[in-house]
Amino acid sequence: MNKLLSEVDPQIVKIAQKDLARQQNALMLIPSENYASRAVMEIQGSILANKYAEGYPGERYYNGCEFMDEVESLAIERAKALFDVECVNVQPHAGTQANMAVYYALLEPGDTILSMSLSHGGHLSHGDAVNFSGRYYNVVTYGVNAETERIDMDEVSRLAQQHRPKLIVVGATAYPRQFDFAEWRRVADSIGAYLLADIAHIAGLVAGGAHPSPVPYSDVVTTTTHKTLRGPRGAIVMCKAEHAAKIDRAVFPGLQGGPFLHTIAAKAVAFKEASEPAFKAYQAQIVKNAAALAARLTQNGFRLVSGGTENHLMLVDLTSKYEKLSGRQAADHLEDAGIIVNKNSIPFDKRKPRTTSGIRLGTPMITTRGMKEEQMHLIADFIAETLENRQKTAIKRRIREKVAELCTQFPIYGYLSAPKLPE
Ligand code: DSN
Repeated sequence: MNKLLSEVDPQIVKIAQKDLARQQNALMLIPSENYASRAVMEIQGSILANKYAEGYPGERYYNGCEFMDEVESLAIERAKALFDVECVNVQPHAGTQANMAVYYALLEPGDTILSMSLSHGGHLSHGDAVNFSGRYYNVVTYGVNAETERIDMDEVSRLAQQHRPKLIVVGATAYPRQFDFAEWRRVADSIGAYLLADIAHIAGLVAGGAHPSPVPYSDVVTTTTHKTLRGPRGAIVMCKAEHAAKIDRAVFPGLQGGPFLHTIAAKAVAFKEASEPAFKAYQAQIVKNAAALAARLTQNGFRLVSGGTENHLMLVDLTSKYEKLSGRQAADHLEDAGIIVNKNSIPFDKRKPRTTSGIRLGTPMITTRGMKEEQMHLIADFIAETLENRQKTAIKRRIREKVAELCTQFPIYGYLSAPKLPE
């Protein structure tokens, strides 16, 4: 009972140490990931994991919830202040569960949703055919304009008038441009639809003032807490007061049982961290770094979808340089060089989602490490050199060494001993 993890289970410790070395010695460019702070991880791995607390503060189905109430109320109050929103439910376990709760609260099966298609940068839970949302609702999708590769609001408006959705979803996982939420509200109001903004990717930017907030314009806003927001894995639902009772009932008892109070406590810590001035500076640097990375990749001959980025991510159209190189192959070659990205469809992609013609890159993790524009230039050059020499193992190994050297200058988790590359 009181033994250390290293005594109880050296096997699992070894695996975690190997991943610590991976996280330290490689460049993490997946835009939906981040390094949670030590404080967030400390409370998430705490005794708060031991308690059942079905229900909400003051109305639990278990006794002994006095301190759970304190934790959850604090998380709610901090999220309300951070996003300047009327009501927050902090219990959703993940982003899909948060979106599920919104649909469950506001829609009936068969109702129409208008959302961004996954192939143009949306999300599975926005109504994709393979997801529950595509199965239970009538989904109409918008995409980006073929020429500008930006969302065309006239087209969104036309689709809204034609299909009269009950809910419009604005939000994406692979869209490098800002959203004009006031314009989305105008379209929703023109047909009396609810507006859901899923800001999972940009929540940190919104909290830090690096992207306009959807809160004044949306009925409901969902977000995960572990991406640019840099908290624990989880999600929240924010809404206007008029929807709060329905959202709460949808989360519990509608879709979930016991809340994860250890994670909710970690969310509270993350909201506190996000309300500090350093977080604002961090978010501004994420955006500056993304712009620098995008500009240098362009100088290296890569075409970026929509021509660049205004947020934390970018989509590289590999066909602009290497007709035969798929996103999947490119991501594997980059991993050989210690650069972790993910394959991603580009709008109007001729390849399948498992292969793709693009890769998606983001700057939240390398910015957390303290990297700035100078390092973005180096990283863009590493990417270009790796893909140019993708069949040359020795060159990829040399780049991997340079990547590890760069990473050594920007250590993650200073309190842990510097890990070595695994053999
Ligand atoms: N998996 C997230 C992303 O990578 O964008 C979305 O859920």
